[in-house]
Amino acid sequence: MTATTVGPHFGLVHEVTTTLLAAPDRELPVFERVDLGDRGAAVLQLRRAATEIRRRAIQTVGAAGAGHIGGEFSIIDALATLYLAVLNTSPAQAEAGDPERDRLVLSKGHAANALYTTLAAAGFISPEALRTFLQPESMLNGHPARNKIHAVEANTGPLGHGLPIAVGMAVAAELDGSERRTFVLLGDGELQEGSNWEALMTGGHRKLRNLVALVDRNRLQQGAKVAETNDLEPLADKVRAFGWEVVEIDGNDIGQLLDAFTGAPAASGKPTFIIAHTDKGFPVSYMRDNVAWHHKVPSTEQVAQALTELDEILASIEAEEEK
Ligand SMILES: Cc1ncc(C[n+]2csc(CCOP(=O)(O)OP(=O)(O)O)c2C)c(N)n1
Repeated sequence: MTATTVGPHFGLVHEVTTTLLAAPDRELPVFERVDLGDRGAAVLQLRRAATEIRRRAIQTVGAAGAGHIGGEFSIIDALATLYLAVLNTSPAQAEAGDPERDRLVLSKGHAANALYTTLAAAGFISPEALRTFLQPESMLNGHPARNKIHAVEANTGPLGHGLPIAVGMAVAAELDGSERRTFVLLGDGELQEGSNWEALMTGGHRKLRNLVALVDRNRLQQGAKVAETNDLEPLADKVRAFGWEVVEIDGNDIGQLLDAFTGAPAASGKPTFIIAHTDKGFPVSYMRDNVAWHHKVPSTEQVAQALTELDEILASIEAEEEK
């Protein structure tokens, strides 16, 4: 490991000297904003981006020896779709703090590495900065910090904070007379925190039409199934009763994610709650739907196997693109 200085030109707030993790097998590509005009092509581009983000994210966790890869892989399709095709924001807007930018709050902050890797793939931070994840003095902490990375909108990590913060952001937008949107990504285990239900009540009561919450319904939390710990069902009925428009989708299907995000705001004027059915560890065979992968660290061989499986997906996307 070598020490290096990374700083503002990396999309970070200030300079810091820290150690670097091993380089990935190849650098993460930085993607252009995806044009939704040709929907079929857009879905393929987003699938490619999500697969590249997973390739890079698993190498970071392997090199750092820590992370939450299972719950990161379940939401990377949503993160890639939001940052590359949906959110009305850009690296320049984030850095300038443009008040009219859309906001995204990653409430399940333990999936920080997925957020950082997506931010790098979308040009908000430099891909080289990913090599500082969890290193001494690095700004890429185990949980996102808004005073360290321009594009991070809220400090999260303690579960149950993101939705209340997002409700506040959506109220602020309304008071400003702004149409900017606020998105928040939550874990399903996280919904066991009571603060979410106060926020759901307020979002429904105030008809915060530009607020979109997505719950990563991977059915697993830390060490156990959500249903065995403190069951959420009937989740859709409960959230509807709190005054929200509820949409259920396959959250690892980019086309369905695009429809759900672009279908908001709902004509009813209610806030939107997307129940995104996903698999923890998706799509890697040994990780998928396996609770051990909440925070297990892949061995060198397991990283290699994941890369092989992800490269097969990239090859199949390429074959579809050539059709
Ligand atoms: C208030 C709080 N309690 C406990 C934790 C420790 N913790 C981190 S992740 C996690 C499980 C979260 O499960 P879920 O929301 O379903 O996330 P996912 O499975 O999608 O990663 C727990 C208990 C925490 N971060 N915050």
